[in-house]
Amino acid sequence: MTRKYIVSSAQMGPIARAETRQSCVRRMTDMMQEAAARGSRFVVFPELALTSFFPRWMIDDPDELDMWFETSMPNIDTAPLFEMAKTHHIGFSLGYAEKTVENGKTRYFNTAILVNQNGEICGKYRKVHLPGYHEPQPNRHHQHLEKRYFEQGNLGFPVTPMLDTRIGMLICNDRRWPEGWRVLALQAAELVCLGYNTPDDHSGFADVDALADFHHILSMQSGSYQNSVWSIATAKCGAEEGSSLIGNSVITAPSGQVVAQSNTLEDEVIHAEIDLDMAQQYRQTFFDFARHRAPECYRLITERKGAEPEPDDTLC
Ligand code: CDT
Repeated sequence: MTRKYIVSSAQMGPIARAETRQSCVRRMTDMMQEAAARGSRFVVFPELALTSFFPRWMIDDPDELDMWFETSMPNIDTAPLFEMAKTHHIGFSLGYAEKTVENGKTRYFNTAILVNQNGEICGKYRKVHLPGYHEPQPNRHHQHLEKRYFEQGNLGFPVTPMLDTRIGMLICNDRRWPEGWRVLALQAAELVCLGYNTPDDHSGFADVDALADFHHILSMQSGSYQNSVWSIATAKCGAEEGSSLIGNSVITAPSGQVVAQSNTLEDEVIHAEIDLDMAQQYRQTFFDFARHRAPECYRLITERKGAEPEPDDTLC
């Protein structure tokens, strides 16, 4: 029996600082309805989809900071998404800022959840590769303070059985790091979903900024190809509170080919039919992990964090 079905990416245009969660959720349910009308069984929303990208601001007041976080999920604002999942029989993935208490300690994470076609949460991932800084950087027009506001995720890279497949999640900057993709693929993930907020006016290097779209698509194509997985990457994009965020939401096949791509910087649904069994062609040949991988040669990947020359490394 073939495992083919339609999936969607629901890209969001900018979210203003003053925009309410109810308004964001209304935008999302409109797109979910559109995705369902196109026959989709699953839709991916962006990273931090319920608010403006607040890590661009220095927020000193803890009460003000807490306003950007969700303390429960679903909650009164997001309930319509879960209702719609049930009524339209469509699963989704959603990114949001999570405030939680674990072992008596309050913790803050950049989180994504998987919700099945019955409107039940069945998977959760907390972002591991947090970009940016703890402290505001002098002389920078735009700040990026994810390391200040979030802890590194503590759930590893889980894979969730859902929709006749196994789904893994990554969040934004994670897509640039092959380690996360590979840990998902080693658990036999077949579909990876990812939301992102990626500025192209931000790095301090004009040459790097000019390549922001290219590096995003390069990461999705190489991640999908080298791990024989389908992927769905969804942007929050456009001019958001003075920051320019890239679009180019993409659905990518295990061949590395992009099969659907957004072409606006606004709310936009894209979709594609994915054949989950197509990955077998790659898993049985180039990327037959059990036949070709050499884990005994990869020790440094888990033992060493930064790049270091070996002690006897001499220049010649
Ligand atoms: N949200 C996020 O992870 N953004 C990063 C860019 C950060 S620029 C300091 C990304 O990888 O797109």
